[in-house]
Amino acid sequence: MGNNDLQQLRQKVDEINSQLLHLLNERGRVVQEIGQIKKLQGTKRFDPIREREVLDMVAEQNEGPFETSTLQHIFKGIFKASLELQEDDNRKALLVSRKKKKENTIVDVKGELIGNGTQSFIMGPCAVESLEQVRLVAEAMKEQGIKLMRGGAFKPRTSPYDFQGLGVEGLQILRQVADEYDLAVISEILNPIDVELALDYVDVIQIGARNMQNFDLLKAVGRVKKPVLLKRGLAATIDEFIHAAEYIIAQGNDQIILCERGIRTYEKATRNTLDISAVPILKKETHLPVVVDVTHSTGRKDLLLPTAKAALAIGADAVMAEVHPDPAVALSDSAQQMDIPQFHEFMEELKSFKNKLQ
Ligand code: PRE
Ligand code: MN
Repeated sequence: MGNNDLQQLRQKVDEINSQLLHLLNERGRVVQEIGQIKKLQGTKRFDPIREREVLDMVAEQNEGPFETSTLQHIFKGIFKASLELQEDDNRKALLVSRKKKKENTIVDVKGELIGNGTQSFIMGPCAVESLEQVRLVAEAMKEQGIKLMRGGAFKPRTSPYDFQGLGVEGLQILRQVADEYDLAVISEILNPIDVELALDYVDVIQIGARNMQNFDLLKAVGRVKKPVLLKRGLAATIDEFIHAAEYIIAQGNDQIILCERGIRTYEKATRNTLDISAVPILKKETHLPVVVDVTHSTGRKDLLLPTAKAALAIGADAVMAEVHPDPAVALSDSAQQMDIPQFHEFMEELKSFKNKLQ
């Protein structure tokens, strides 16, 4: 047995491979026709009785050398692939997927384009506490040429006894200050009944991590004409995150920004574990812009700059962080918000890093 024999046998295998390939696709085309008939008849695609018939045929006709169970396993794989082939386009390719739409979705927030290749910054306090507090942050943002201001009016806190936000009054403060400084407002809405009200005050509705699978809320923001910033759930897989965005787009709203904000792992050195690889994965799998929230993912001021650099380097469309005029007295996330001088230093470093990247 020499090399020539091996080559000849491989040639034979190659011929059989082509035949198998041809036969599998021919089978696929017939199965697609079956699928169309089933659709017209309104019958289910999955037919276990028919599959049993085929598996019995395999057992009856099998002459070896493969074990019957091995061949039946292969046929089960063929049934599965055939069922997928019969699926509707919508089920196969999600509306948020790159498969469905090749071009990037660009979200226009009062003239600031997110997802067009330029990288933006979203800054602001964790929670709105007073007009003066928001004004001080807005002034610093304006100095840095930042347009997108975040701020919580409805705060989903771990403890019901912690500050829950100023509610509508908080939204009013955000709107007033944003108008004074020509900024755009991003604020979280917790309840579907508040979505209509939010339209008057915010430029982007934020869906927080804890609500990523609040399907009624996702549907409600899907029905309005307002950009949505959807945060990844505390323990959500990328697939679950993508499907949450699908709930929004399925209702008609395609102005969606995805936000990676860290996930819960066994690691205790950071508040959450920033899943930086989620950024390119989300950008590859979907056509939506992707933002990285460095404040909530790390929960550490000393990690804001390195993680923000990583986010820019890996291709995030924006970096989000929290700023407070006096973090020590902040009513929420006190330990991790930057004060104003720290914010300016952070921005200067980040801007020069961004320039080096280009
Ligand atoms: C097929 C696929 C899936 C069904 O569960 C059963 C059989 C197959 O691949 O053989 C085809 C088909 O849809 C059918 O015969 O009804
Ligand atoms: Mn916060």
